[in-house]
Amino acid sequence: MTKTVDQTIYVLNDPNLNLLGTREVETYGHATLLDVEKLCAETAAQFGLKADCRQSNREGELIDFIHEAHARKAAGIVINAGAYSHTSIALHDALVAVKIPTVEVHISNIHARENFRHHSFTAMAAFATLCGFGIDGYRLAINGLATRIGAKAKA
Ligand code: CA2
Repeated sequence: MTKTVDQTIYVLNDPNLNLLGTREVETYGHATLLDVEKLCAETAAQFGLKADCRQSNREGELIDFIHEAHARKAAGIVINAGAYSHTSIALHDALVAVKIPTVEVHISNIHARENFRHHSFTAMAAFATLCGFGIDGYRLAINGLATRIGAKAKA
């Protein structure tokens, strides 16, 4: 029997990232969440992947998205867990439990900011982390994820 592989990647944006482009532009830039989602869809398509982009301000809903990614046999996860990166053992545990190749992205360079942003629980469950590239970090993350899962760039 041939196993069907779902070539969807989940792109999860966590609390407050719905505000992108509207406030704190000196830290997070002018691009909106819609711009991020378009960038992810375009980048994923270059590898024949579909980006399923979700955003939530609720920790439990984000955990449900991770479980859903597992149930749908998603090929990978790109997550910007926002402030939950620094606090949420529950999100860390969900990512560890599903064993889906995951890249963590932060728009800002969290290591050049306040001490409380220097540690990320969710990064411990990811095979790679990118920070400080602005929204280009999402493009770079999908490129790295595609390489990791063996998705080839389309001609
Ligand atoms: O740099 C990142 O991507 C962060 O994940 C963003 C989080 C922050 O708590 C992390 O330490 C680093 C904050 C997201 C807040 O997003 C906003 C965007 C625009 C305006 C206001 C908030």
